[in-house]
Amino acid sequence: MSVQVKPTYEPLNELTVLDVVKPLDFFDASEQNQLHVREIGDGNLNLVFHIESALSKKAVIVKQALPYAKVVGESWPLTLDRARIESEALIKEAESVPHLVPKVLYSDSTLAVTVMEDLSDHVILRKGLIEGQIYPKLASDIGTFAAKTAFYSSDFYLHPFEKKEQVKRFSNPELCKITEDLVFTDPFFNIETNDFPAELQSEVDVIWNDTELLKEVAQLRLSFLTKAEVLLHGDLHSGSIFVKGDSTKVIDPEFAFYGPAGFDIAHFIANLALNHLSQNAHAKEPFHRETLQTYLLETIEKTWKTYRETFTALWNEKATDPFAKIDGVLENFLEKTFQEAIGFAGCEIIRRTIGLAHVADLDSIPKKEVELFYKKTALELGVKLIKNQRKLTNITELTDWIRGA
Ligand code: SR1
Ligand code: MG
Repeated sequence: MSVQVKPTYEPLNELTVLDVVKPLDFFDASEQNQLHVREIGDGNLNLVFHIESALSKKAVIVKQALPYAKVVGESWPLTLDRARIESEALIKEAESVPHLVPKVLYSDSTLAVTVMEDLSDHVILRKGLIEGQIYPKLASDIGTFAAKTAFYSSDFYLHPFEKKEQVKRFSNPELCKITEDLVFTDPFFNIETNDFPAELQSEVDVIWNDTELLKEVAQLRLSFLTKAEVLLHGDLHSGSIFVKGDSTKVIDPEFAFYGPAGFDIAHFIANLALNHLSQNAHAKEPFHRETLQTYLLETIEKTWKTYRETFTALWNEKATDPFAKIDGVLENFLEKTFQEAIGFAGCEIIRRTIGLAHVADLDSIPKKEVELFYKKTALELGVKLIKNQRKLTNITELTDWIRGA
């Protein structure tokens, strides 16, 4: 496949994106003049083009990083290297979970472009959940994704030289800084970019003045800054997952980096917990609400169970760590990972409620007073998780708290 790489970066448009795709030979010669292009990006950061042949209906996705954060504009410059990180992370993840990520067809770090498998027959999980859909394989897929990508990138498995090479390769300071600020710092201080209705000010003041809470957040933030345990997706919320029936695809790993093992699973769980809360307002009738909420709690439980079992099986079979066979070493790691995940989940819940980037689960609740009620409840749950993270030993204690929120 010979591709003419453009010499310099320029943002693509619906015409120029064809110059990237046509030389890839993905489409037959007879289709090249019948390609239909749409820009479909609705995320915070990038351009996303869907290119489909009018003849065969074959399609690809071209994702291009912009040199700034789209959600804010050119005043927030952002590295193009995140496109390299994203495509290398997708390729790395595909080594252990090929069925759970989109296939990368081509990437170009100069243009900050990744061409990948089209998944437009799937929907974004967040949208599906808000609409009340149930995905039976979601828990086992995400538990498997998180456990396998974690184990195979860790010091428990890799030679220390290889592990440190990977840490260098996935060094992602600018995207990590977004998380350091938006998840672990800004929501806990009076920062201009926080975003919450005036009616929540007294609840927010309590958070800003809760020294016990802030001490815990400082510790979680330090873990995020310093613990290079495993290669993380780095932004595993329900907007980073595509679903269709029993197919699950984890997309958008531009925040990938080496960080604390509990971080990905925490973000997944936190976003399910937010959806659980929001179903009190979204679900059309009580029976459906109960079914959905039970499903969400079972999904949280099964995700952690799958993570633990998958990680344990890999450890028993493949760990190279000299302490791997010592009683209690694995259990200690899993317990610490679990407890830290509870704390990370608390931070994600709080930041999605009062920080810069919200979630549609809560923001799309139609009645203002109902929205405020569930936002207050979300803040209470987030605080409870952060403060009690080390008291939990079992996933059902967590789901009990979410159920009771
Ligand atoms: C400026 S980016 C805001 C958020 O969108 C991404 O998906 C991450 O969650 C980030 O924190
Ligand atoms: Mg994203």
